[in-house]
Amino acid sequence: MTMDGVGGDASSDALLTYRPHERGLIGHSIGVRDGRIAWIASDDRLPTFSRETEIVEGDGKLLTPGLIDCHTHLVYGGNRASEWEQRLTGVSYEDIARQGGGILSTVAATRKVSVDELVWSAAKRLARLQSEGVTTIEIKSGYGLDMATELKMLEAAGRLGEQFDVTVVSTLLAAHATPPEFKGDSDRYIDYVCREMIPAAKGRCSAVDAFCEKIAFSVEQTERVFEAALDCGLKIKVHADQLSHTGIVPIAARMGALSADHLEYLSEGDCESISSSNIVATLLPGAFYCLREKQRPPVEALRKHGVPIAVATDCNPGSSPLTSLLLAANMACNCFGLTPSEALAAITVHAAKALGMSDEVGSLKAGLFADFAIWDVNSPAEIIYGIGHNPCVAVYRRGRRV
Ligand code: DI6
Ligand code: FE
Repeated sequence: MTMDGVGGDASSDALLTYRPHERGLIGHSIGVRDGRIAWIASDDRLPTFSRETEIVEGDGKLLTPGLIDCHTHLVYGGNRASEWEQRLTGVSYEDIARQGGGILSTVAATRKVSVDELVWSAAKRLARLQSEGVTTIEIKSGYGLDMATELKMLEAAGRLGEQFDVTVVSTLLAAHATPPEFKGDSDRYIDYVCREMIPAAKGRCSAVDAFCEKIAFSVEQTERVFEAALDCGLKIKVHADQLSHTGIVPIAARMGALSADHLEYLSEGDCESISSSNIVATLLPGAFYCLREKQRPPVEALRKHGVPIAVATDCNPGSSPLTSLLLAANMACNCFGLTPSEALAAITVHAAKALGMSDEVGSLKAGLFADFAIWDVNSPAEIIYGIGHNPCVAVYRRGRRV
């Protein structure tokens, strides 16, 4: 395959040919102009193109949209390997959180480090995701829980997008846990988040997320966060029903949330009541695996009610120290019962919807960004079939080889 230099200049034309093997179709070609997909055509109906057009032979390899990791906590200080050791002896994630460890231990570590250190530690994780074809990633704050550190995390996320040839979408997750300064008064902390932090984060993130759970914030507190976010023109997302059923998901859907994430304890009734909304159900099998959960998300009910399913790594130092979106997709099949084609949609087109970016990325359609991953496989299922195997051979973002 000769891929070198495609679209070396973002304003030049480029043509990529590829062959979707699995259905025995003839090859297709994609025209790229100004970093976007200009056209897609089967090889027997190619449009004419100018002599300057650079031709990149796909050589029978499979091409997909660039992958999208739509839920990560990629930026953080320290790590929690010792908590993992504790959990392996039977101490629960919730017990560790109640004892002041868990999220709060990462908060302490994140407050101590500089924005440069945050960028460089996250860059190593980002590189692993990019090597698997990830071209768009969502990054949440949520390990600062004070104004300065939440903004420092958003700044680190923004710098990763500027420095590493990846599209970064930032989300404010100030409502992740109650910080030590507000211990015992989560209502007062939520007031602070709504009145001060969300307005301050406006312009530095596109959405606001909240952790709605017994060990975090109530349904009522989460709704207050949503209202403040919507008042500031920000989108909303929610960590929901990970450890228990809360009832927040239909409320989030009614308020226009982009996605509800985790969802192990989502009820069948909730699936029905969100079916007419635009919300995406984002499944995070890495956390399910690491916390050795037994309760699976209601995949059959989500299917039945036509709720789009996304899958993400939830990359974080506590419940999901996972830097492989391919493995997350594989786990979504083996642990949650997704089909391989559902899992591929979950890390492309549905992940784009979970970020409100369906008009930009996640599909192969004229007008969308020319973000691609190229795979040395014979069928789409093979992309996520191997465990610890990365068949990605090239990544293009905005028409340029990464
Ligand atoms: N659920 C998660 O999976 C992350 N946050 C959340 O609310 C994990 C947070 C952590 O354990 O550090
Ligand atoms: Fe998370």
